[in-house]
Amino acid sequence: MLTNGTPELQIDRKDSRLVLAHILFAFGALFLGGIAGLLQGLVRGGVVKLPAEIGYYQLLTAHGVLMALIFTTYFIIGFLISGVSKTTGGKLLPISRHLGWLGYGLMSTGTVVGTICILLNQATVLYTFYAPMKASPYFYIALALVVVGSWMSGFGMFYQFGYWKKLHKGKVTPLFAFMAVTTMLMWIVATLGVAAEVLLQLIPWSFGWVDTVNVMLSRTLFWFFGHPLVYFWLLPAYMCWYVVIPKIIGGKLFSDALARLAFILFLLFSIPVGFHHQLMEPGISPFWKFLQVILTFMVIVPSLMTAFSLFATFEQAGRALGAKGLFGWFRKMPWSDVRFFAPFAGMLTFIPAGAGGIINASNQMNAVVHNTLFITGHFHLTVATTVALTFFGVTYWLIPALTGRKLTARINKLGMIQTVVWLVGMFFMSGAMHTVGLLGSPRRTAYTTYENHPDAFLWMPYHVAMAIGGTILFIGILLLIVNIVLLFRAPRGQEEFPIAEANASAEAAPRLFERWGVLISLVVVLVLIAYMVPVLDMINNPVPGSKGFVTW
Ligand code: HAS
Repeated sequence: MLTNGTPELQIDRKDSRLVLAHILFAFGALFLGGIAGLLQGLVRGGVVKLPAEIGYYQLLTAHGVLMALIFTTYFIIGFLISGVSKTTGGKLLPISRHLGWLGYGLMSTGTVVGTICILLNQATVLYTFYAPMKASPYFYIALALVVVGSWMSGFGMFYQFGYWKKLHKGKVTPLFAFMAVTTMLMWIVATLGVAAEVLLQLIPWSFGWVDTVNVMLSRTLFWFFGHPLVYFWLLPAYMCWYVVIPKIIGGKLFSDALARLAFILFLLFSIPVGFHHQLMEPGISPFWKFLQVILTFMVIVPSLMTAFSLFATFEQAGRALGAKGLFGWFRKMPWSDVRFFAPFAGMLTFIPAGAGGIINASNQMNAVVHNTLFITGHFHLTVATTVALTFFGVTYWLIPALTGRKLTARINKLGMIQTVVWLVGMFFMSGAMHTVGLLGSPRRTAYTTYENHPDAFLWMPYHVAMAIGGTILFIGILLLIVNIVLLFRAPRGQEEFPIAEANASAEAAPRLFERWGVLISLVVVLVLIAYMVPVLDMINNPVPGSKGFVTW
C-alpha cells in the first residue's frame, strides 16, 4: 500500500534502520572474511605465495572470526529483531530499540578492536582462540564486548516479548517471536561459558597477572559455548524454514506445536554436548564423553522433526495446489523464486551435512576424522552452505521489505545465479575437504609437502580443487554484494515480510511450552548433570598450567 506516494514499510522506520545497520555490517564482514578465505584457499592449493608481512594463520584467524563469529551474529540479531518487531505489532518499544542500538555499539566496538588486533598480528589464534596460544589482551576484551553487546539485543527482545504477553494474556505467542526468544535464551546461557573463559582465565593471563592457564578447563568452557554456537547459527535458518517458507510456497506451517517443541529441544540439548568436540582429548573421563555423546544424539532429534515438518508442509501445500501422487508436490514449488530456491538449496545440503555431523559424533569415527579437513568440510556444508544460503534467501526479501522497494525479476534472476554459483563453489571446496580429510589431510595447516612425503602429494589435487571452489565462492560473494546494491536501488514498492499461518487443524501447543521458569530449570539441570563433576574435577585436580605461546 502506498501512503502519500511513499511505500509503507513492513516494520517501523526506526526499527528498519536498526535491522539494516546489523545486516549491512554482517555483509561487510562477509566481504572482508571472503577476501581472507580466497587468499588462504589459493595459498593452501599452492597457487600463490603470501608476502612476508602477511601470515597464513593470520588470514585464517581473520576469515574464521569475520565469517563464523561476526557475519553470523550480526545477521542473526538483525533478522531476529526484524521478525520480533513484525510479529509483535510492527514497532519495538523504545527500550527494546535502545537496547538494540546499545548492543550494536558494543558489538561494533569489539569487532573493530578485534579486527585491528588481528591485522596487527597480535591475535593469530584462529576463531577458537585455543590456549596456550596467547593473543593480545585487547583481543579477548574485544570478544567480550561482542558477547555483551549481543546480550543487550537479546534483553531487548525478551522485553518486547514479555510486553506482548502482558497485553495478550492467555493468547499463544507469535511463533517467530517465540523462536527468537528461545534462540537468544540458548545463546545467553551458552555464552556464559565463553565469558567465564575470557574474563576469568584468558584476560588475566594475557595481561600477565597470572603466569599460567588451565588449558583443559579453558577448552571445556570454550566448547560449552562452541557447540550451542552452531545451533545459534542454525535456528534462525530454521525460523525461515518454519515461518517464512510455507508462506512463500502458498501453504501453511504443518504444525505450530511441533515447531515450538523442536526449538525447546534445541534449548535443552544443544548446551550439554560440548565434549563431542573434545572426544580425542585426554583428561576427560570416557564416562562423561559417553554421556555427552548420548545427549548429542538427542539434539539430532529436533532436526529430524524439522525435516519431517518441512516435507509435510511441502506435501500439503502441493496437494492444495492440485498435486497428485507421492512426489507431485515437487512440481508445484516456486522454483524460480530466489526467496524459496536459496533456502531450499540450504535444506537439501543439510541432508549430507547433518549426516557428516552424525559421523563426527560417533566416538570411533571421530578418531578417524578429528583434526582433519573432513571437519572443515562439515562446517562449510552446515554453516557456510545450509545457513548462509538461507540467510542469502532472506536478504533478497528482507532488504526490500525494510527499505520500501521491490525485489525485481532481474534481481531475483541474479539471486538464482548467485545461489547456483555458491552451490558449485561449495561442491568443489567442501567435497574436496571431505574426501581429502578421509585421506588424512590435517586441518588448520598452511601449504606444506611434509618434506615431500608421498601422502602429501596425494592430497595436492584436492587442495587445488579447494582453491578452485574458494575462487568460485568469492565470485558468489561479489555477486551477492552487487545484488545488495541493486536491492537498495530497486524501484519503490511494497515487498512482503512473509509470515505463514499455522495449520488450524493441527494440535495446539501445550501451555508448558511457555513456562519459561520450568524450561530454564530443565536447562540448568541438564547442564549440571553433564558438566558439574568433570568441571569440578578440572578445577580441583588441575593439569599443570601452561604459560602462553606466541606461535606466529
Ligand atoms: Fe557439527 C564440528 C556433530 C550440526 C558446525 N560442527 C563442527 C564444527 C562446526 C560445526 C563449525 O560430534 C567445527 C568446530 C571446530 O572448529 O572445531 N554437528 C554435529 C551433529 C550435528 C551437527 C551431530 N554442526 C552442525 C551444524 C553446524 C555445525 C548445524 C553449523 C550450523 N560437529 C559435530 C561434531 C563435531 C562437529 C561431533 C566435532 C568434530 C571434531 O572432531 O572436531 C547435527 O545437529 C546434525 C543433525 C542434522 C540432520 C539433518 C536434518 C536435515 C534437514 C533438512 C531437510 C531437507 C528437506 C529438503 C526437507 C539430521 C532438517 C529435502 C528435499 C528433497 C527434495 C529431498
